[in-house]
Amino acid sequence: MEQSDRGNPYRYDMAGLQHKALEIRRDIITMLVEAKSGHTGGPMGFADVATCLFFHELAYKPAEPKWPDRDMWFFSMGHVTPIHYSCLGEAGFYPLRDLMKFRKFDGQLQGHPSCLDTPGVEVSSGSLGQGLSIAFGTAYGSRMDGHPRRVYALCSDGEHQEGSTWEAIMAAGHYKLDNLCTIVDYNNIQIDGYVEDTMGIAPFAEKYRSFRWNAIEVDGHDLPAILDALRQARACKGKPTVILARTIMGYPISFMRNLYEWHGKPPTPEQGEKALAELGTTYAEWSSRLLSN
Ligand SMILES: Cc1ncc(C[n+]2csc(CCOP(=O)(O)OP(=O)(O)O)c2C)c(N)n1
Repeated sequence: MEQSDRGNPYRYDMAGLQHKALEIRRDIITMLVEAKSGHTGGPMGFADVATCLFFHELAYKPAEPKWPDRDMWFFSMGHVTPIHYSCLGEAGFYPLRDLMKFRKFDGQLQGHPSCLDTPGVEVSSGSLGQGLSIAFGTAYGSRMDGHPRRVYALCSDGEHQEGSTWEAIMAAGHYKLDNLCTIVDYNNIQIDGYVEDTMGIAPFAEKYRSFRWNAIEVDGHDLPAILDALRQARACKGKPTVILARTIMGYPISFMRNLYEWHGKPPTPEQGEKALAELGTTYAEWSSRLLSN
């Protein structure tokens, strides 16, 4: 199958992407309030990048999650499940009402993703630092098979403090895997502090370039710039590409923005209502939208 025969099932225009990103942020807050546990800041900050991926870039068929000709995406930062699950639900891999069973015993959406339980999840993750190696192997194998798929590793900046991540980066550069694209949620935040205070990774782009990668830096909330970076990654030959997406944890919620305290906690019902008001809805309205779909 030629690349031209494959494609994203939505290919939303800019207005469509903006609207979907807003809906996805409403999903995230609502499912976290309902679950009473989970990670808020990373998923909110990564929502614009993930929306571009799922509603413009990736080739997949929601009704056939294991479609052999699909692109593959690996959420190495497993803890950001609210954004992962919202995208899969909004894309049609399962009903949106499943989001209201996030982290519940009778649901299929575990706190960290399980490829045995959830359609559209390519790999179980949560132990950080493994996803890029898995993506590397998949990209290498796909090239050996002559498969036109692209492979995306979705990684955090904190994971770049782990040696295993850099082994995969070195191997992918050496093998010139231009079917591999890493996207980093570069929010400078990790579990209980700022990345640069804990163990600095700057100069980030230069490090990747010295490992023979094409490195693109982008504002992770600028939808046209994200799409352009994805286009550049596809066009780059002879090297893997990393997109360093500068994001703001908790974006755009006024009381969450850039605060590492929001890495791993859910909003209380009161905080959820405030956040949803900033997103133009209410818990009652959005939870009933999810439950009715
Ligand atoms: C190998 C490993 N060590 C520790 C943890 C515990 N842990 C969960 S999230 C996290 C850090 C999160 O930082 P980052 O990955 O940058 O994510 P963000 O805060 O931006 O969501 C840690 C240390 C883990 N999941 N895996």
